[in-house]
Amino acid sequence: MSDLTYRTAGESHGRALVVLIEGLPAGVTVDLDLINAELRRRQGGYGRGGRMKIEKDEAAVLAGVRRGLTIGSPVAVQLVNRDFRIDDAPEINRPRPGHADFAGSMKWLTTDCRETLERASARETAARVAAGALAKCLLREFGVTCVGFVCEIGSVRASVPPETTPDQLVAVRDANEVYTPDAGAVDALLGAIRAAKKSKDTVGGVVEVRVSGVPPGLGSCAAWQEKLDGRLMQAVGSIQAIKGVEIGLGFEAARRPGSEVHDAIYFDPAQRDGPSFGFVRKTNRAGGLEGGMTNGQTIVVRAAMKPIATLMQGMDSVNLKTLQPERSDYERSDVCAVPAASVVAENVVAFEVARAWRDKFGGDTLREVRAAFEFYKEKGVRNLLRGDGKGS
Ligand code: EPS
Repeated sequence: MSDLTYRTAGESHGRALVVLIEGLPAGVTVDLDLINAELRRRQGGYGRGGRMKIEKDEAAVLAGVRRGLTIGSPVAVQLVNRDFRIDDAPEINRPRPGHADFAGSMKWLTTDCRETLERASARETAARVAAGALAKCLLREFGVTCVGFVCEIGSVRASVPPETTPDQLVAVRDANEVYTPDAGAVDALLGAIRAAKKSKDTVGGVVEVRVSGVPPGLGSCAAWQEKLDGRLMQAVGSIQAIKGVEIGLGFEAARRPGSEVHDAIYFDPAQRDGPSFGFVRKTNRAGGLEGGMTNGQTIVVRAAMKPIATLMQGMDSVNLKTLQPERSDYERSDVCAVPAASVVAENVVAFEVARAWRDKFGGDTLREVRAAFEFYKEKGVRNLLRGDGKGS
């Protein structure tokens, strides 16, 4: 089966998180160091609360791997929760505005918001990162790189030029606590988090993911479910606390005339052997996607994260047991999880790109995936461009 999917299970203070990934071909090297490095990065970033001092996320592969390689069966990964106390954790009866507390309590007919918040918690994103990091183990076989970073915290903006290479992005990003590739903006971004903490408030921000090395033709315009832009938007939009997702220019595209939105097409024979097959653009306002398909340019996805809903100062709320007005409950939480969200976004995007890769190139084994990819490049696109008119 080549449909790449995953499911997660697990509560914030339950015994463990688990993720079941189906559809990886056999023969992919499972790089545990890569997976665990991503898990560690997700736990970090300035603005995290006390919980991250307790947890030490490490992937235990329970199934689907033999001698370090996938064998084509479902892969199961477990992440143990050190703060396992779900049965003893106190009730929450005063829903936090902005959290899942209220809507979930109505949905599951309970006055105890904990029934909802344990699963709604962004703790679940650790499992998604494990799945995405596994998908990266496949993508890197084909030279595809995926880099997520922070570009805004509150009203402070970093500047990250489009021509910055993936290596440059990673080098600067990994050297600071706000995970931004703009070294000059680090202090101001940190300042925005400190200011929120000082005023017992929380702060959100914007993250961006760039995927390079992707050939044209992943995704499809043939069916709405297969449009890669739509899949990316769902994957990123379903990350806890995300309120908006943009691709390329995003909302800004609606405000400009067409001539200032679309990316003119040129052919550069010198780049024939590159991922874009020589078709280049001077701009990438489409964010690498046209008609729900990749166009050989870098995929650019941005997401807006709202401030965390658990406020130390509380907000007006209603006690679900007494129906009396009260301040919302406060639980230990983070002041800002935007750096962590950039890691989650990077990995969920990687998963969707890998899924589109599996859709196009199929195969039970990595060797077959590679052969199909080479066929597409060599016999397909190159013959087409040599003028046989069919690409075969
Ligand atoms: C979260 C509340 C906090 C965060 C948590 C998300 O957990 P706790 O209530 O145990 O302090 O730390 O995030 C994680 C545990 C994590 O791994 O990212 C929430 O309510 O969403």
